[in-house]
Amino acid sequence: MHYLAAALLALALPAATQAGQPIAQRFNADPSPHYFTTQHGGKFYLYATDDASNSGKYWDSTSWRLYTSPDMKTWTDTGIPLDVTVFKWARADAKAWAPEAVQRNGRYYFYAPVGGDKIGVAISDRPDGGFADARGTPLVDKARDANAGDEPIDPAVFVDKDGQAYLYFGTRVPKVVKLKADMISLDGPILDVALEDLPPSDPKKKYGEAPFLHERKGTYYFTFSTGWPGQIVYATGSSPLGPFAYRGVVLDYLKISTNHQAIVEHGGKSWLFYHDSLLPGGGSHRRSIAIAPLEYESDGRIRQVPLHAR
Ligand code: FUB
Repeated sequence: MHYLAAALLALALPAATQAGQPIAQRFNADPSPHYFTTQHGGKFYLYATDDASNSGKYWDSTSWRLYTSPDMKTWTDTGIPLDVTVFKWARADAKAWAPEAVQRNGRYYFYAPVGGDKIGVAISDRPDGGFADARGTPLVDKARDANAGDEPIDPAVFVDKDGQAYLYFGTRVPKVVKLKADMISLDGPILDVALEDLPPSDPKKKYGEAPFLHERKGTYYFTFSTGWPGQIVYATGSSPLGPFAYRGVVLDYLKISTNHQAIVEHGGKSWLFYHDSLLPGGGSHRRSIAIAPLEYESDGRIRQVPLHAR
């Protein structure tokens, strides 16, 4: 190939993401990564809070962003899968915060913290758009639901091997509630997630936000951010409902006021997604999602992820 054509092709293709480096040149945060198989094949889908369209002074964007990748190395920005106007009950000043998505029943469910006090759920036949409000009312509402907590945000859904789905959410006190098989209705009361053995010698080791659950070899791993700034830590248990015993650090503090993690496993490999502030002009409201391989010790402990070239 002519060198000019090769150079133009290189410019047109997204660059390969290095561990710990931003996956895109656009500000984004609060990763919700998944591997979805559609009629067009399988690939990774990464839903995110869009920090590029906020004021730069607060997390006040009103739309979410979707990136896709065939290989975890090159990521394509596919634009806005939906925005808060999908939820007609949302206040006019509602913000679009950390999202979650699930593929189930041949459809795509998008869990959306809207305005800091409600979580909505939207549904589509495809993962990259066409989402409509699935209920016409919030799935979780601080004003309506007992024990929804002060700030029902940061939804994360885990579907266990038996098909039971669980919704985790909340700031300062982690919450969990079962979902019905329709994925758009709560099934039973909202419970506090019990966290045990948090080291008393370190008062900063407490739950802040960003709950996330994954399972490996029969152990349930509950990861979360310890607050503002947040270290990403984990606890383990034998049930999705807990209790979970504190085990250690997954990712140390970064120079940023929040962090928010998610873990995706595919083809025998695991990756930690989180956000940092490494793009030019980056900061606490201008974050950037990064990825690092997630590894385990032979006894199931998570190896702390090193802070790559920063
Ligand atoms: O993006 C807004 C908020 O910042 C998220 O809901 C939190 O998890 C934190 O990352």
